[in-house]
Amino acid sequence: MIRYLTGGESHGRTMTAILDGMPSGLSIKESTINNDLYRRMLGYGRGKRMKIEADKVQIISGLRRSVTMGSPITLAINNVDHSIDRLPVVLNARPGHADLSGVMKYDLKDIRSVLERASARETVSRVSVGAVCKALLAEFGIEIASHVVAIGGVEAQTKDLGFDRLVSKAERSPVRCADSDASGLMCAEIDDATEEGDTLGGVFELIARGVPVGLGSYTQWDRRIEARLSYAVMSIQAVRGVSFGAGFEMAGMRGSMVHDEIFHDKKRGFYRTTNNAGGIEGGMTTGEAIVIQAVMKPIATLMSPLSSVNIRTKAKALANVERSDVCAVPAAGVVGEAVMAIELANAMIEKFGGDSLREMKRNYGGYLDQIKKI
Ligand code: EPS
Repeated sequence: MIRYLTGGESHGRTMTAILDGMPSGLSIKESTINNDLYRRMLGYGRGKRMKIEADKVQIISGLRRSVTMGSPITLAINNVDHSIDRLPVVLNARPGHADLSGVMKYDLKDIRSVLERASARETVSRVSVGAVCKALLAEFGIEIASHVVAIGGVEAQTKDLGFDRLVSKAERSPVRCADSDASGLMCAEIDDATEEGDTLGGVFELIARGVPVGLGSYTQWDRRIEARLSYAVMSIQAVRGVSFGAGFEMAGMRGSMVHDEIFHDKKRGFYRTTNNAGGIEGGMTTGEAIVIQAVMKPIATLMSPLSSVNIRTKAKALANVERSDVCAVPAAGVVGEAVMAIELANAMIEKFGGDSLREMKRNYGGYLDQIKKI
């Protein structure tokens, strides 16, 4: 089993993570992790913090000559802005943020002590853990990508694009959207919200291809792969809903239109021509691509603040205003890739054994031979 914890405050010295349970024999390069950290920083609508930070990982433990040994991997990313002790006290709680419930729960007098840890800056740690997990998945031909399908009211049309075109177009768009017309409109929407001191949410899609059939299980509720993936994606700051494949559209469709018919030929084995299930049936992967959509609410820090209350005086006040993003949906997609990679790596280790990469590959090969004979 993979386990991991993150530590670090948004303006503390270092963002950290300890990843336990990775098999031995996997090559990891800091540059691979840095590439995903860089992608997380991009996106039209991000705030000024991203211009200050460098977000480069240091691998503190778990590798010898760039190869895992089976021991815990410690990852650290230093914050350039580590002004936590000099930052002013915050008293006016932001609606939509952890501010108010956080000070009440932890008996704190300064909202700063809540927001420093509640901040989505924490996702730096998760993206670095996810990049290590992606390297493991790549050994088995599993690839993960994300793209933005909606920002504000603007929706992208990407249904006819295959995986490779989706990825190459999304990576070139300032909002990581594969529909170039929608991409332009999303940027305009972000400009508009910026001018009005407002913020925007949206929807991102995660796709994993090359996943073998049979990860997860129907035999127990907490082993269902869609449950584990949902938990992971819902744990991303500001994510408010998750769906798989045709998702909420299924509510208005008949069974005959939803379920993916099954075919077989000698070369391909069992296959489908549609993927409304999003690659999962009965708590298990089907072998088709896993497709998840997640909705992110608008960022809670508004430059034109909403009404609130001063937690010390209890007087009516405007919510705290400080440096933030207008829209972080493109970055959230990169974070989504990371948490999806962590869950899939975990499911692979569970099924194929997690002590060494060699053992995993042997077991994986044996399983592929076995299912070919069915
Ligand atoms: C973030 C860093 C933060 C915010 C953002 C995400 O930096 P700062 O607070 O110094 O501007 O830009 O966090 C939030 C939107 C939030 O609500 O906490 C990052 O690295 O992703």
